[in-house]
Order: sequence, then C-alpha cells, then structure tokens
Amino acid sequence: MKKILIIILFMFVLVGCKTTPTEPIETEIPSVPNNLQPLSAVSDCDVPTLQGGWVCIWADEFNGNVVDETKWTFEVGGFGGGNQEVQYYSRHNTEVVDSKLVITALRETMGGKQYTSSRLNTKYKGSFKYVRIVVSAKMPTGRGTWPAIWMMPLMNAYGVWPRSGEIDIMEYVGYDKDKIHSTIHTEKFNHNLGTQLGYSRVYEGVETSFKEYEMIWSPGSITTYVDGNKLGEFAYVPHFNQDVPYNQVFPFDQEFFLIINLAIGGTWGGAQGIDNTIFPTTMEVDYVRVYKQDYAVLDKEAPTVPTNLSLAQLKNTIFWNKSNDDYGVEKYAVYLDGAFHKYASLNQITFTGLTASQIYQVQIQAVDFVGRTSDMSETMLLTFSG
Ligand SMILES: [Ca+2]
Ligand SMILES: [Ca+2]
Repeated sequence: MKKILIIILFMFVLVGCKTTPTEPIETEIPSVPNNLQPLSAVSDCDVPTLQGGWVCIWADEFNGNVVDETKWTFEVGGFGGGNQEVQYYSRHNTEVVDSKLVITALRETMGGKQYTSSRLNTKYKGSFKYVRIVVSAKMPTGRGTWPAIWMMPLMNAYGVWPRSGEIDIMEYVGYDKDKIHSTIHTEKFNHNLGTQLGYSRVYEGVETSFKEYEMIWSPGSITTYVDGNKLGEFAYVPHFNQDVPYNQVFPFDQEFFLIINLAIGGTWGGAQGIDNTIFPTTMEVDYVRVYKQDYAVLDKEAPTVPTNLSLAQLKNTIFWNKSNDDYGVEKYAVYLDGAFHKYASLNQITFTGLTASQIYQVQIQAVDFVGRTSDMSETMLLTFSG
C-alpha cells in the first residue's frame, strides 16, 4: 500500500512539474466528508487514548482536594430516589482523598432520615452519546447498601421515566455479596412491568479491590464489562420488537448524563433490611473516563446498503437489516418517492402524518459517523393507513 502511494505521489510531482502554475490540478477529494475534525483528548485524563481509536473527551481522576463542581452536581435531599431509599443525600458525605472520590454512608439523623450518603451527577456538565465509559470503583460493604454507576437522559425526548430510558452500567446490593448487576430500563422493558433487561454475575472482591466498570454504547447496542469481561449485552433487534416504535425498546439515541450514588435501603437495597453495624461504609471511585471513537481518523468506508425492507406488525412501520460499516452506522436516511423524508436512529421507522390510502415508494440509505452514505436501498411500496 505504501509503495503504491509513493509511486502515485512521485507521478504527481512529475506531472506537477510539467504544469504551469496558472493551471492547478484539481485532484484533491476530501478524505473525510463534512470535514469532520480529529478529536483531541482532554488534558486531565490520565489515559488519553485506548486501543481502537478511542479518545478521552471527559474525565475526572479526582486529583484535587475537593469535588470538582464544574463536573459534578450534588443532589441534596431525602427524596428516596424513587425507590423508597432511606438516606438523606448530603454533600458532607463525600470527600476527595488520595486521588479518589469517597462517598461515606453514615447512620445519623438528617432531614427526617436516619442515614446520610451522597449522590452526584454530571447533568448539564457532562452529557454523552455513543461513548465508552470506564469507571474504576470499589463497592461498600454490608446489608442495606445499594451503590450504582448509572445514566439518565439529559432531555426526556420520549417522555418521563422509563420512556426515555435508563442505563445502569453497574449496580450492587450489599446483601448479595460480589454480584454485579447491569440493567437497562425502557418503556417496553422496565422494572415496573418486571420486564427490565438485566445481567448479573459474581466478581470476587468487589468490596476489597477496585474494578473497572465499563460500557460501550453505539447505535442500537450497549455492552457492559467488569475488568474487561463482558457482563451485559443489549442490542436492538426490530424483528423481535415489531409491535412498538424503536424508542420504546431502545431510546438510547439521545444524550445521557452520569450518576454515582450510594443509596441505603430502598426497594432493592433494603429488601433484606439494613444492618446498622456496617456504618460508616464507603464507596470509592478512582476515576471516571469517557471516550469517543475518532471517526474522522478511523473511518474509511461507506456503509453497505440496507436490505430486506419489511412491514412490521405495528401500523405504518417498516424495518430492515442493519447495514455494516467499518466504524458504525450513525443513522438511516429515509426517502419517500425519491425525496428525503427524515432520519431514523435505528433500522425501523414508523410513518406519521402522511396521506391516508396513498402508496409511497420507500427507500433507505445508511449514513455513517462521518457522513458517508450507502447506496440507496431497493424500493418498498407502503400504503399509508390513516
Ligand atoms: Ca484517581
Ligand atoms: Ca464508515
């Protein structure tokens, strides 16, 4: 490959010598459509890149003496987290010590609650989409604790919980020692219906050693890991969810922010009571690093054409086989009668507001993260039912 490049360059130089300066040769094709620029890592991330072209875009190594409130907001109060948790969340339960965020749950009375702890989030300070997040943490000890590293949507694009989704990268309940849980909640799959999608596995020593809790999130896919071992894998498959629009199954095409908290008691953490001898108990976080793939540098190929356009059970809805791409399809452009209609984040679309009984010619085109597009799909005829 290099040899060919050198030969081409050499030929270009020769040709260039023969050309007069007033006739420049227009041969340059932009290598990256839309002139997407390479990413630069933030300066305060101790591991600025990961193998595979991941660049650190947000991080907290907890190197100062206090919580960096340009990155984190304390959620203060005794609201119970929507799970009848029994702690009062306060600032004084969190400190930064030895390059770690330390949340200490205490047995003390505050705001009508018998326990105090902390919950911090990055809302409006760090919100992310299609990223890889790596958090090194050590779990607290004891029956009644319920720490979590999780994400909620910045904007409720599809409505209030659970419609706009929740991503629990990791949760831990102290009475079930060493078992780490990874769960997503959506309109169709949530714990109110008992249909949440989750994975659990035992990892020895989560209370005594730091482990990396990690998530890789791409369109239609969320995978979680503990110390590099896969824990949870959530993927959108339209064929199995023909009865609902994709946002009821996989609303994860919007910005989400991070939450780190140590709850006490509650519907899950307190399911076997609270052992009052465990306090104080601490959750420690060594670092939080957020990476994005550097598509401008990595991506070289256009996606493959979407195939197998099919009618779904849901009215006015079609789905198709995912396109392949060297670094991922960001979205699909949907065309009606040859004109651009709208984008779909995943490989399904529900049409609304068209003319009843009219027949439309539908075509789909895949678009990758730098804007390269596939060929147009075959045409499918859709009769819109009003
Ligand atoms: Ca640290
Ligand atoms: Ca590509």
